[in-house]
Amino acid sequence: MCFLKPCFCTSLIVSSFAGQQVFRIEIADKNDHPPRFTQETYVAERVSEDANINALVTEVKALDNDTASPVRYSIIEGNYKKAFMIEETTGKIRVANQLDYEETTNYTLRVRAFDNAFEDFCYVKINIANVNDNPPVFWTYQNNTTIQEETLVDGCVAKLSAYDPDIPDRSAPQHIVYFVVKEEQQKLLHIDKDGCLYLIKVRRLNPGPRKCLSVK
Ligand SMILES: [Ca+2]
Ligand SMILES: [Ca+2]
Ligand SMILES: [Ca+2]
Repeated sequence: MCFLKPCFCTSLIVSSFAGQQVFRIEIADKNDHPPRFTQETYVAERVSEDANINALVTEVKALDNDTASPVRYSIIEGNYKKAFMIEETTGKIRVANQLDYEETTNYTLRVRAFDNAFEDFCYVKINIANVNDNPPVFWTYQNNTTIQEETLVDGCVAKLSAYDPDIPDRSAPQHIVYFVVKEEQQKLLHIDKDGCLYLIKVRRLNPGPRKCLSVK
């Protein structure tokens, strides 16, 4: 006799007065069951925005009671800028393009399992983790300051401010350290942690009439 679970062959023994006869009966499996995902929603937490191309994100799995209907996977929605790819036969989801937390912090993919007759769907939620991958950016400085030559000005000559694009909240502490870069200017100027630029030494630009020094 045959069993309901997938089987390909069984043996039937028939007895009679004349003896025994063995029949071999082969039963082909039919694709009559749909694939079923093991979870309605899969979640991948903290996928780093600097993850390498091809890095494994997560894996989905659809079970199918038929042996004759291999399941193939595809991403059908939510794959913004083709950030991810899915291996058609394994269900492994990998990074396909450079991620950027500053642009997209999470994805919800719709994934299909198809066995050439039946299909099932699941969601894959992917949360991107931020890393420090952007240099600070100065806010545009509007007020150019002009100082008379050989005049030492007290206090802030100019208040500069920058933000870190890696910190979405511009009002949150930006943890930026300011420097006067050029060595010859370090003798004349100092900038503190708040971006206040101070004149620490007077400068004579050229011999002759007094001139002005512009801080830009
Ligand atoms: Ca099937
Ligand atoms: Ca980024
Ligand atoms: Ca970042």
